[in-house]
Amino acid sequence: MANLLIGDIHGCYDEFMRLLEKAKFSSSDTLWLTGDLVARGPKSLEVLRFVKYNAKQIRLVLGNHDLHLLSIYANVTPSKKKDNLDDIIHAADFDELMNWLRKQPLVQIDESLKLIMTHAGIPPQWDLETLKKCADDLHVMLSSGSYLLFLDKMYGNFPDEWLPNLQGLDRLRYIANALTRMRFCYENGRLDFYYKKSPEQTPSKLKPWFLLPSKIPNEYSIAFGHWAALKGKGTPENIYALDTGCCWGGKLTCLRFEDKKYFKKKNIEAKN
Ligand SMILES: [Mn+2]
Repeated sequence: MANLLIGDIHGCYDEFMRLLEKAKFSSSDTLWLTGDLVARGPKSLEVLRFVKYNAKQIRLVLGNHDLHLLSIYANVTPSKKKDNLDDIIHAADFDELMNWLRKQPLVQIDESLKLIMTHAGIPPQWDLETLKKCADDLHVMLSSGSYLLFLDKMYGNFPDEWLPNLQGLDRLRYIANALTRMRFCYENGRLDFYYKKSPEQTPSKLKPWFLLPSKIPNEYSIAFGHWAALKGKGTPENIYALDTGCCWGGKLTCLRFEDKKYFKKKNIEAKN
């Protein structure tokens, strides 16, 4: 009955399967996946099909690469070679997979475990109610027949500041950026989308989102992915950075929430 939390899989299906074996994943366990199931790695199609087939045992959130795939599906943006998504785009079940993917949530909250998961994090200005409302509003839009309206206007870095009176597509774009792309913030909470490396390699005026004062009660643990350069380090005790860059030659990380034990699987093609 364990809760196994796994970082960004990015098409690393073989490592994912071996990690499940290593963590002794069984039919009574729940898998939490931080999103970015697809892109970069070699077997995105296999990952998507596995997650869709086993959905009853999986708590998933969407990542920026999952949204990017949806925007390719919607013909909003072209597929680039480095995305490595051709197998999905040419799959017989492309429509079915995309109509399932777009209906997945942006946040997972478990009140008994006191555990929250999003792909990138939680912007400092948001309390729990705002997080739920914002994630749900974007989820409702993506699940609806009007999802193309959002995908068509999804790209862009503005607005980069949260204001409670943001509306319409600007508000949804902020929500998508905050939940799936955020890494660093300015002291006032404004989001930065330029720096992607570790905090040590970044100007000190920018702070990782998780080091700014938060309105989320301390009793909650927060799990996120997205930021491979952290290598799982540097977060407060109850915040878990789970993307350890498997698709870049790093590792795929699994945290068993009950005893906080880590399981890791190296990228199979990495030399050391
Ligand atoms: Mn990401």
